[in-house]
Amino acid sequence: MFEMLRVEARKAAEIIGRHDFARIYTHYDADGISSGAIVALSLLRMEKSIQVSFLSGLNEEVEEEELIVFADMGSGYPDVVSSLNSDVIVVDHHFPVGRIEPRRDFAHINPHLAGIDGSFEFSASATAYILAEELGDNRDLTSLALAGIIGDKQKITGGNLEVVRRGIENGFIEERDGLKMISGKVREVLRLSLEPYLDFYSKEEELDEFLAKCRIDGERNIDELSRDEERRLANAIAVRIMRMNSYPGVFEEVAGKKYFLPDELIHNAVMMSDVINATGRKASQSVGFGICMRDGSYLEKGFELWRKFVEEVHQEIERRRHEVQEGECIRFLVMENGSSTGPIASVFSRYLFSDRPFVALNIKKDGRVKVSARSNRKLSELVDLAEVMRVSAEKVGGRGGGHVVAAGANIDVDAVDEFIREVDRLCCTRLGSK
Ligand SMILES: [Mn+2]
Repeated sequence: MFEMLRVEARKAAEIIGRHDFARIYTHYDADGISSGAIVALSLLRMEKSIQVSFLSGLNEEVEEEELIVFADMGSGYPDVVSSLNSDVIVVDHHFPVGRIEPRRDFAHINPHLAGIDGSFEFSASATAYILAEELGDNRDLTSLALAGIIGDKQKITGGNLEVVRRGIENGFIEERDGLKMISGKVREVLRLSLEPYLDFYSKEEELDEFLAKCRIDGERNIDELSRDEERRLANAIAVRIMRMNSYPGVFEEVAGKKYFLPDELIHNAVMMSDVINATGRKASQSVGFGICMRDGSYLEKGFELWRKFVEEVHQEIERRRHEVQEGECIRFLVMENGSSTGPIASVFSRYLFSDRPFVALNIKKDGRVKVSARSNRKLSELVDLAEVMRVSAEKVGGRGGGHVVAAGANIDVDAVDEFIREVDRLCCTRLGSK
């Protein structure tokens, strides 16, 4: 199924072969950091030298080098890529926009260009793994590919499933029946989980009742529950999620399989992904990257950042829940110096307000506004949020793009009202055209 991707991956491998050094630019989320680590480890094993930088997007400056590798970004920024006087390799799964006219050698590895669904079934990390396969025996990196897949909330079907299957066959991924959740004591897992979001964070009593009702000791480790206990817990979680205004597909994504990564520093794949993600969100990507590089000295710091990040997101959700505003066809939230937009918008759009697209705006001290838009698979059949973000941002002099269900933009603070109106108008046009 990867033949067409492989053609570009081989082209990329040839370009890499001609260089001793590569500058790697990658996105600062879990998929980006794991993609960057997959590329970095493959190149280091070929005795190339590398330098890795993390960006929030290609709206940030990049430096020209002899060879640049973009991971989890690039396909949406043809103008930036075309302007570089460098050999360039783009390893991305965002929907390609416009035309890239490279000035020098160029390879573009993107599932959308190879007949594979990159929105739900192929992450940047999976794409990076296809490149890694062309660069040497890197089968162990399937585990990092899985961390990226989970980080982008993709399905383990299609191309992703094929990569995961390779990991399982070679012993780098273990699959068991169970709940795809973080690891730890049951009580802590339920209280802190963001995927699924269970709304127990400051509801200790409710949590006690919940545990008593499913007859589970909250001090037990969730990964060590018996099949029976796990089934009782799964049922109770399903009921709780259903009672929120959640997206119906959400429980299916949690139930079924859990994955372990025996060679990684963090064995539970969801936990691995979440810790990496948190380091990026807390502007400490090098910690997450170090964990991907299997350097144990970063582990403690990684868990510390994770806990801090998760607690902040929960507090922000509880605080902001009542500040959510209604448009005609969207819901939105305007924050000033909020902790982060993406994770909050995800929980709101998947669990609490799943009937409309959700847009979170964060006005930062420098007057720039970071926007995250989220919907779910059902809404995405009508509304392409990547397009909505791109068009609305361009209208107000900003930039936007991303995926059909998860997109973002950067705009100026003066443009907030006009931007929201435009997003709302575009969503109405799309949602009305059933
Ligand atoms: Mn991604």
